[in-house]
Amino acid sequence: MAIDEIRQVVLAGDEEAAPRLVAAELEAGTDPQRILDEALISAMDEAGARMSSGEMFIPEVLVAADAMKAAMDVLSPHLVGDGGGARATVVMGTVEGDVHDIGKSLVSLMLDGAGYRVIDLGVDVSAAAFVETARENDAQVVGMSSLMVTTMPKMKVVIEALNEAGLSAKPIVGGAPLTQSYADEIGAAGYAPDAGGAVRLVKELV
Ligand code: B1M
Repeated sequence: MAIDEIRQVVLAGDEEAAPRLVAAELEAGTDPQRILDEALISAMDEAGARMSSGEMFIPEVLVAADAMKAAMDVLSPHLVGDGGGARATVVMGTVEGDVHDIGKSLVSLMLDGAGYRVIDLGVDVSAAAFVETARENDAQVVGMSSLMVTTMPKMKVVIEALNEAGLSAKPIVGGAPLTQSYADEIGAAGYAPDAGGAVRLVKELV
């Protein structure tokens, strides 16, 4: 019931109620991962479905995303891992042309919590910015997020640019429209379907 209430206030874009209800749910002892999956991510999935069917418009989806982010501020400290990462450097970003930041930020947060040094370049990141940052920071991994079929091809552009620059950083990819076969096709070193999977993947790669 309370989980569903959080889902509803996020969908309604209530930036005050969302973090307050998440705090109460944590206080009640609910598993943080369950709050993330069944309330917050579920709300975003529903927003996406309503967006597709024309029941929700961009400004409403935007306020729902802001309510999710407000809820994440409260939830995040409870999601992070044991800090056991090897302090390898990961450059993260959402690819050029794409401004979806919630999933990418969740991946950054989980990697940071697992002990990696994360340089999050934000959204709409050019191939040149990925390459320069990876070079300047001697990064071991470059993580790219894309939420749209129209921006997925930019991942291949980044991978080619990394190769052309002669960098050894391993490119990994993720985001709702991505698949393992697409990752293989564009020459990525790995693909993860979610933030927890991204941490496991980085642990395998470095
Ligand atoms: Co947009 N949008 N959006 N949107 N939006 C989607 C992605 C869409 C599926 C909605 C739909 O139509 N059903 C659709 C894309 C269709 C497609 O190509 N497949 C879409 C569209 C079309 C658009 C616009 C073009 C709409 C328009 O203007 N007509 C526009 C594009 C803007 C742009 O980028 N240039 C647009 C705009 C927006 C908002 C700005 C309003 C807002 C973003 C706000 C923000 O991020 N600050 C928004 C939102 C919120 C969504 C939905 C509803 C939710 C996305 C989200 O935050 N999910 C989304 C529908 C959906 O995804 N169901 C939709 C929650 C998040 C935790 O999940 O990001 O998938 P996700 O991340 C997951 C995994 O994918 C994975 O781990 C995360 C945690 O488990 N992951 C990785 C992500 N990156 C990873 C990287 C990794 C590993 C794992 O390794 C590096």
